[in-house]
Amino acid sequence: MGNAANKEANGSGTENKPTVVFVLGGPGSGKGTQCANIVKQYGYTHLSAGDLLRAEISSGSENGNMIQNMIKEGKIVPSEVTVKLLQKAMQESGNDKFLIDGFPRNEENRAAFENVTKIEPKFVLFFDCHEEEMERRLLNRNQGREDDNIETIRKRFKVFLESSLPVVEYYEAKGKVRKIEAVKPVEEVFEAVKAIFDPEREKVAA
Ligand code: UP5
Ligand code: MG
Repeated sequence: MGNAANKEANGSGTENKPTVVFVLGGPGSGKGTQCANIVKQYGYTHLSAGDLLRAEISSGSENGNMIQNMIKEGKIVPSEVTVKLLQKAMQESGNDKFLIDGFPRNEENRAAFENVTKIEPKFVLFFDCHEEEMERRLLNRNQGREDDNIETIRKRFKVFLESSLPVVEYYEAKGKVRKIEAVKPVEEVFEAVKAIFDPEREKVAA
């Protein structure tokens, strides 16, 4: 079936699809911090895949134990679980603009999200930060996260390099990556973020 016909048949034309920006970067690169700033200024809904998974653990769901063990080991939870949580959160939000933070983390995540939602990200915000700085930030966070210990942090870094960076490279090849130098104070990083979002907003308004 041709693309136009396909759109007609399943009603999934781009006109009613939500806008999605993927927010990627290593553990502790500042994804959550900057998403909070973006939400205040640009009217997006922030969906952190990690936060959704942690909420799933707290809720005592049947997947809770499995998710908890995977997070403790820095491993990537099966796409089926994460995509369902993201989809549900998108549906319940009432918004049509989303920052999806910390997802997709591997090729399987990316393909599953695309297959299920038929959504392609508008662009990918990528926070570039070296490990020494990320490690310092995570060890100083003190929010009781079970994965903020040096053993798990090392595993998270390894998974990021092996599985998540290839996703960034995939989008880089499509010209969709907006890279931000993240080794700067929060306010300075946000200035760089605004320089990405302001022109995008003008494009929509035009
Ligand atoms: N901070 C932030 N910006 C700073 C700056 N510019 N200068 C100085 N300090 C700065 O920031 C981390 C800390 O640094 C904070 O204390 C902050 O104040 C300070 P934060 O904004 O929280 O960074 P973030 O990139 O969000 O770090 P986070 O630890 O959340 O990243 P991860 O990607 O590791 O965590 P996430 O929650 O996304 O995932 C956790 C685990 O869940 C994964 O390891 C995995 O096991 C599982 N998961 C999946 O399986 N699938 C998914 O799709 C998502 C998660
Ligand atoms: Mg986070």
